[in-house]
Amino acid sequence: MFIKPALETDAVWDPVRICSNLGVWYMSSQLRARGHDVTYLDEAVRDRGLTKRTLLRRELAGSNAVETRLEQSYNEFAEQKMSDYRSLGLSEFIKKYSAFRQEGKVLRTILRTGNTQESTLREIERAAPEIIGIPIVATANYLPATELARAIKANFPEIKMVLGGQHVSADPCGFVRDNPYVDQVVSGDAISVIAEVVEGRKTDRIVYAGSETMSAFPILNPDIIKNVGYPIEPTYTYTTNGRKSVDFMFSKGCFRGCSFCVVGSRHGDHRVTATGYERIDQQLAEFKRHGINELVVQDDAFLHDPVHRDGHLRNILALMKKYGFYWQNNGGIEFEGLDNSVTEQLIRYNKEGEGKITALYVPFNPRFWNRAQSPARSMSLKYHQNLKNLRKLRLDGGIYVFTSAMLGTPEQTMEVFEEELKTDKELIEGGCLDAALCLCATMLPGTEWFGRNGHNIINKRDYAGYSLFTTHHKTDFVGPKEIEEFMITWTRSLDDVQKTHSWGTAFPNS
Ligand code: B12
Ligand code: SF4
Repeated sequence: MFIKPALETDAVWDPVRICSNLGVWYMSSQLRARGHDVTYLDEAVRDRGLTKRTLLRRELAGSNAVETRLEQSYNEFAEQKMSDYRSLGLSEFIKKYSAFRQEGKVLRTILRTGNTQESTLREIERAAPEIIGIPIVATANYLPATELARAIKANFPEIKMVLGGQHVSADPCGFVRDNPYVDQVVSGDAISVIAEVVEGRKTDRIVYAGSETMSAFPILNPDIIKNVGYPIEPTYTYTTNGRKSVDFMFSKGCFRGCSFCVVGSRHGDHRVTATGYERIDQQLAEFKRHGINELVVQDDAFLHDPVHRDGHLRNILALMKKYGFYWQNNGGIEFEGLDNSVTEQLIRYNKEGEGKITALYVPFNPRFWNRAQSPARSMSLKYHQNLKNLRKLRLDGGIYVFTSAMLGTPEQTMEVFEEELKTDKELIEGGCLDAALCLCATMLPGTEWFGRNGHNIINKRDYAGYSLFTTHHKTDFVGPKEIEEFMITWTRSLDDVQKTHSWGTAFPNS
């Protein structure tokens, strides 16, 4: 049994975004194909989990954490927050809602979404699995995942407990030291070792799996996630207008080396590996057979090899067209890559046959060469032609095009922040973008940023702070409250020119 735990997010800053987990889905598919009886639970959605919401106050001072259950309902809290967002002055809002409003403490109102631990334990008792696997996809999920794992071990000591995912891979030794009740962890791509772990042929406490190529990944079996409880309308990405959708990656890895990203920070491994086209064809046919009509593409490097006559982009577009898929890109199509040839191919997709591209996420991320400048401004100047292409995608392609800015990067000064905001506003007004969302620069374990700027994190145990929507750090130029002010200033300044939704911000205006 794989269990994605209930979600714990900052009720002020974080939108609640849930979706199936590709890594777990791949592993479940592989194990089922080998004849194992596999269950996939997502405790944030099982049994109408999304409607089960409780608030708690988490107070952190050094290593001392205190949690208090709050009686207020989430709806009341959210209504009050949005009313304050619209009516209070900036400093008043921050004074009331900042996570850093008390010296020496981190104070967060946490929203817990999903089933109670007791309910999860009852479900485990009923299903009586021999092995449980829990993913820690992101550091922000650390507390609910480890608290659940600890409770399972205390109640069912005979069940083997295996953990993995990006957070575990970043520091497996530290993880088992802090979580001694765990039987095994896998660092890296467990797809190559999960069968051996489950079948008891690999028994090391820490199994080092490394980074696998896509050829090691099986065909995803849609039956596995069919009755998990995921809503048709996605909570984490652009609407699918009622179409049944799934997340998908044609490739994994990235050729760039961005220092804020786990993938970019992998020294010596900037490979992009793609699934073979025959396998993709089989996969898409399988999705269609299960009534899936839209793909949410999550590739890190969707645009690698876009221009050749038989390049990757051409091939995957042709395959998606063959089955008439609607699709959107949520992983990101980097602005630098949006040249004329790419743009033409994308627009052509929307002009011919069944299936359309509905939304494209085009980040202007800081790279090595422009990290002390406004990424949106410096890239708009350097790749001026691509601005026209953004406009074309919207106007000729009918595609919803959005970006996100990263606020509070180590090099960002107040002036650079203002320039970024001004540029994105101009891009919206000029018809290049539908919306510019904002994310907070976060120092994620496993990244270069964590190595260089980890000392600027206010409290490393502030796990909810590792989301990309919450602030957890200061920089040489600004304090944590000023970064929170950036987030509010950003959304408020753009409220007049863009529509925002709860999948992209905790302060939606529609
Ligand atoms: C796609 C993606 C998403 C999608 C998820 C889509 C999906 N359906 O799964 C969305 C947009 C929803 C998303 C959300 C977030 N993401 Co994200 N995401 C990615 C991305 C690009 C790919 C992940 C992926 O699917 N890889 C392919 C699968 C096959 O690999 P995998 O997930 O790593 O799983 C393998 C291993 O990790 C391991 N494994 C995983 N789980 C388990 C469990 C067990 C028991 C075992 C043994 C092994 C194991 O084996 C798997 C198979 O080989 C990665 C970057 C990257 N390339 O890794 C970032 C990444 C994982 N995301 C990141 C973050 C921060 C987030 C968010 C917290 C952002 C936010 N909201 O603030 C949320 C967290 C969501 C949540 N609550 O869990 C960070 C995590 C770093 C960190 N230490 O926190 C990453 C690394 C990107 C980065 N910035 O560097 N994400
Ligand atoms: S942020 Fe995007 S472009 Fe940069 S290394 Fe990571 S996946 Fe690649």
